Amino acid sequence: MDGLTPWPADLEARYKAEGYWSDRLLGGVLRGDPGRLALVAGGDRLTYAGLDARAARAAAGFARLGIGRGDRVVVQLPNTTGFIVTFLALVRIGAAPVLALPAHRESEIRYLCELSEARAYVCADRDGDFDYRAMARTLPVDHVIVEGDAEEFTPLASIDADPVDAPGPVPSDVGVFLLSGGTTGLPKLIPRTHRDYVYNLEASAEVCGFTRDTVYLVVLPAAHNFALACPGILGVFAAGGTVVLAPSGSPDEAFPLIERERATVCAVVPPIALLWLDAVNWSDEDLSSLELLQVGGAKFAAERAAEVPDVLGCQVQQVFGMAEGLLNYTRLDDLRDLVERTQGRPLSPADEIRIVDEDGKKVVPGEVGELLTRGPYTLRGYYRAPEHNARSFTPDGFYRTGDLVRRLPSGHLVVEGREKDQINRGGDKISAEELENHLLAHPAVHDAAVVGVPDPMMGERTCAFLIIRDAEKPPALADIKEFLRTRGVAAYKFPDRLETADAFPRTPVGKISKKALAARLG
Ligand code: OOB
Repeated sequence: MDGLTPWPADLEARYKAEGYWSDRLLGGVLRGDPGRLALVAGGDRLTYAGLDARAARAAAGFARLGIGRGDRVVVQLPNTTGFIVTFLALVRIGAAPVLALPAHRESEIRYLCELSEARAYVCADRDGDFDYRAMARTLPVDHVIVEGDAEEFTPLASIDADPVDAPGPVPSDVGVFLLSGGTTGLPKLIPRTHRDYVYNLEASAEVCGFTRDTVYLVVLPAAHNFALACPGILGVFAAGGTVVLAPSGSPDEAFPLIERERATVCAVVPPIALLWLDAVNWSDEDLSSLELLQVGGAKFAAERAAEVPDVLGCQVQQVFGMAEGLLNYTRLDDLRDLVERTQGRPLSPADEIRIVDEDGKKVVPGEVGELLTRGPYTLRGYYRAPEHNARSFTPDGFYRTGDLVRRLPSGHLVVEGREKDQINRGGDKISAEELENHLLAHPAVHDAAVVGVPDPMMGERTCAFLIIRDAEKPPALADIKEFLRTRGVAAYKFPDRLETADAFPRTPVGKISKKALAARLG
């Protein structure tokens, strides 16, 4: 595959010799006893043997379409059996799923298909009012495969054939492409190799104490790294436990599933944790099976983390991770103070951490600086993005996270802020530049600058500052949202708030000062 940046030979040798990289493949992740329950989704209840058989038949079905090792397939499915089976099938034949979120729309999906030169696009029929099939009609792919009512396309259920022996991937192949939160005009793809992602999920499962008795409730999109592999769905499968899929984190949907399936673990973003802390007061469901609530994706306040054990009756774990690789977890046996006040410490002894100032020099221990990292499951380059890579990595291969952190003597990190031009809206990442480019296309807009506004529930919300061509006729927020909708932008990227400006404040080098703009907001 072109457009990839491999690990250098010395590190590859080290990661193998020290046992971080094995020959295990993502397709071999179903390690539970054949008769045990692997997956509960909607009305489906599949044992390990049953899920394995479904994945094997789907793998043969994809192979029959001519899809195989080295191909890319854009997958955009909600939390369904179809997602799990499709993922397992593709990784078995060595075709890499490009994992889009159900919320993505034409602007994101077309770009992903083009960038990855995807052979196929797998989607649901609808998401509320939105029809994925209508969008699919214009996409540059050979095959459109639909879960549900396929209309003229190939039904996902028909991707089914008698398994045959076919050559599969090797551990150094890309297993899956994850989406970056993005800081530039266009989203980036993160290649995760079989061996690095297998290590990611196995080491995570160990740190989080996952066993065959783990019952893991999925409320975040299954396509997100946190829910998929930290330890996530794949970590549960490797440990032999049970995955229960929920459509969302809404207490109405999640709480009855926790009670019915006796769920023991769940991974959430802070807004869901806050909702749950409140909702237990008026819900009747029995949540006593819950042992661990993982919270990550955005900063979870120490005060709220402290409430979790008393209010929800389970342990809390903070997770500071990124699709690019590095994962930090508070440990199950960490002192309470560390669990509440830090975002955890690196998963792997081989994770290298550097905290640097604006000149790239290491800060004094305990001081705040930008987090740089390198390790056995952190990417060395985005897919087909040489110019961006030159900026996002140091010459010796450290990934510049754009996160501002402080390190405690114990090695735990505290996230203190962010340097990257991104809004973290309750765990959903929005590239300011990407949104600004869409806004600049609006006929009434002369210039645009997007900043985050602190919000008690979401952490941040999105505010767009606009310089309007005709100050007499400023567009309303609703007009802007409708404009973005017609451009096919995912709704979570829509601004929550609009402000007009005559001019933007500038930094000494002439860049728009987002700090000064944010300071204008009351
Ligand atoms: C997770 O992954 P992404 O790729 O959606 O976002 C990564 C970014 C980080 O660079 C950081 O800016 C922010 O999200 N972040 C946090 C955080 N966890 C992620 N900021 C503060 N506190 C935290 N606990 O968000 C992700 C991937 C795997 C596991 C968990 C989260």
